[in-house]
Amino acid sequence: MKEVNVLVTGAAGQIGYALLTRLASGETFGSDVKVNLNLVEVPQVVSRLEGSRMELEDCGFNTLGTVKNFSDMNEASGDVDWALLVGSIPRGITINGKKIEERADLLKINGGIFTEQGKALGENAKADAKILVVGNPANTNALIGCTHGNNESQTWMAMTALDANRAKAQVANKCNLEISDIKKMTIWGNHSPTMYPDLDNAEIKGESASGWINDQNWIESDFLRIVQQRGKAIIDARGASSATSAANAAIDTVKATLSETPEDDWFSAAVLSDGSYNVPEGLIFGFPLKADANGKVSISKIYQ
Ligand code: NAX
Repeated sequence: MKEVNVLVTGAAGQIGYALLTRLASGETFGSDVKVNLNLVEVPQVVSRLEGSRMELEDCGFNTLGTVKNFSDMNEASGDVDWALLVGSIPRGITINGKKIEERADLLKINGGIFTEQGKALGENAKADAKILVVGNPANTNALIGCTHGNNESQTWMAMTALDANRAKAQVANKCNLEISDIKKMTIWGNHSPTMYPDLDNAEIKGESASGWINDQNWIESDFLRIVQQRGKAIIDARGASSATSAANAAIDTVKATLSETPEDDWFSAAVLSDGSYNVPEGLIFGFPLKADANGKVSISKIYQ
């Protein structure tokens, strides 16, 4: 059986909990691939990972390989094919008696974390490793990790697939269509309330989605607001942030790179800009992406 080595940080958190079974079940990498999981947590809660390991064992998946728990990224990163960086310090947490509310403080702490994680992955993960940052601020964390990883053959992405899925769901509801009818959804920018879900270049049955919908007022007043504010709406309703849908989006991003992207579609994530679409080079930015048959990810050219 083939094997894939997957590292997950923040594995004892709520997204981690929703993610692990879907990585191990065969759904993501296929029924002929053993999934070896390296679970990473901060030292204070690393013992909880033992519970996750036991539950995974109890699922009885044929595709589950080894499950190892770590609090040291250098040890966890060895020979990793995929790293899903879910753990980060959220706004509002109290550290050393100080409530972390300011963006500058948040960036300082996460900057330190992603510097170390980037270095560990750059040095120890496989040459063609893919790294998906979920932990917020995802684009900034990815930029820091990628810079310190300093390994050009590895691919760093920040997740925008949740925003793309949210956008597709709103359009499907509005037009009474299947989700699979909606293709080429791009999320430009950052996973934040300023990101832009693009209906002009999205397609429904080969036509521009905005043309098909033909209701500019709905697009500007309802659609954009709902998608951009969806994370907050879920927190308000559920009393906790998105977990199942966030884990699902991470799985979708992994799957999107495992086979060649169909001609009539693309997928959405933030990657290092090469200057395409006049986005400054070196910024991590949400683009339309495609994967080739070898899993290499590149920016799709909607226009030249
Ligand atoms: P939780 O607080 O439930 O879990 C986070 C876990 O990460 C905790 O167990 C914590 O101990 C761990 N952690 C923190 N620092 C770590 C480090 N240096 N190494 C390893 N583990 C570490 O949060 P959860 O709801 O799972 O969300 C995780 C992250 O996803 C948050 O930053 C959140 O903002 C972000 N999100 C990103 C989304 C996206 O679309 N990009 C959407 C969902 C989610 O809000």
